[in-house]
Amino acid sequence: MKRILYEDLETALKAREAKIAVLGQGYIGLPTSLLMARAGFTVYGFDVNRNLIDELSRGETRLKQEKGIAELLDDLKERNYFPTEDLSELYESDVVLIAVPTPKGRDGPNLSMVLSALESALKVVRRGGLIVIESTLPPGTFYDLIIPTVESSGLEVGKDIYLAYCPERALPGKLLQELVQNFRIIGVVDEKSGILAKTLYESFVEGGIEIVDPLTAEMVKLVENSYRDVNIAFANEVARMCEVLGVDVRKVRELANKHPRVNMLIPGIGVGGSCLTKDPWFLFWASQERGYRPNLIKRARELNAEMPFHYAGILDELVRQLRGGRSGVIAVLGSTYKGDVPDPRESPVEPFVKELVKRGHAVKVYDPLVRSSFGGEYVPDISEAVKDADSIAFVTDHTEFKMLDLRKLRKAVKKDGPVILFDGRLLFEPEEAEEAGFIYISVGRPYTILERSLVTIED
Ligand code: SAJ
Repeated sequence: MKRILYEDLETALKAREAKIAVLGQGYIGLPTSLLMARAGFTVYGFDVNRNLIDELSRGETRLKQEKGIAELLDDLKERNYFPTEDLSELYESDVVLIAVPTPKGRDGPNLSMVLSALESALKVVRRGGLIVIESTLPPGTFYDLIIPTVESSGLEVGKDIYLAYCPERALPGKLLQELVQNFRIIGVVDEKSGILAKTLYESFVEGGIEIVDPLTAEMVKLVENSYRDVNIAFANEVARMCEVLGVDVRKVRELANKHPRVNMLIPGIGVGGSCLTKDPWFLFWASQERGYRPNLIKRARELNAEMPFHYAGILDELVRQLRGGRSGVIAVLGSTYKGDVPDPRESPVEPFVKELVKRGHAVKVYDPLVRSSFGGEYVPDISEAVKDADSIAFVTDHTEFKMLDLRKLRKAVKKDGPVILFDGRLLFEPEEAEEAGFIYISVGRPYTILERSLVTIED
């Protein structure tokens, strides 16, 4: 393959005339491809998933809930954004960007997709070109695995090939906006790779860019998500304490947050999504291997993962209490891992539903954005879901749910007898739900209410 000189690549990046290949057209690869195409580059979006490429070629995107993506795709497709599953179309790329997933294996990170993408990148990138990795890398991976893999192909980093780690840190639901506005970090081992990667990102990033060593970049990405996970775990721990101590966590949180240096997050049924559920483990494993065991991060992850089981247990107990020991019908509202984002990956609703089903309940699941039901029965609308319910569990904070009129919802339940409203995301005020005729149970609130106020319904 023809070599490109460093100066020529820098000029091409500045003039936005480089040919860029992006491996992986998912949550990060697609929006990043479109932003670079909008900046003027010729971008080939590669993915091994033929269906995804077919959809993109027709101008359809699975990320239509992400503001601006459908419009950009419509505008740029076949102009200077080309979705493809044919690696040969990527030959002679000046830049190859890797945006494939890094999943969690049983006892460690699974880097197989990153490494296979790196092999592909090495086949198609020009000698003298730039390879950028956006996929999450556990600390130490760039030095221990990425550089050796690249150099084993006969290319010297900083001379024959330029290499950078630029972890994505954009929030699902606000992807395009955050990819442009967030501060970016670039990890490199040589100055020229840093200059080239910075020139590339400057074409669409407005939030500032800092160049650091790759290990720092690897740490930053994982520390951010572990910080969030630990903070949510703290809120969840407070909620669990409130439940046994007999206090309402909402009031505790509201008043504690009036302190100028306290910012307690919102406790809930659990923490999901593809990042917070694995990044803390990547950090934990990497550190433990090298001699320090970060127990706080581990315990936070475990506590967050326990939450759906804890609430499934409570709901099981209360429904049975209501029904003289028998199981019941539970309407689960929401299945995505967070509100208004059509993403069910690692959703805490999955273990919640599975546990309820395991405990013998009939579970009906409704979500306005996805059809995942995790072993419960999927129903296409709320009234169908709640019709025969003994309990309605709100487990995702979709705007559609927050807007519900609880009186109407109560009327939509056609079954006789009391109905429990379980609020797993603190969406409603207890009084509002009780006035509408529900027995209100929520995260972070003592749940002995049934013993006090209920007459058990006999057969
Ligand atoms: N959650 C709570 N209580 C809260 C906030 C969130 O229980 O107060 C739950 C949510 O319901 C959800 C989970 O936590 O299940 C995670 O949601 P999130 O909005 O906190 O974060 P993600 O996973 O969508 O995106 C995170 C972001 N990281 C940080 O905010 C530090 C994002 O910036 C990263 O780019 C992303 O991970 C990633 O790709 O790493």
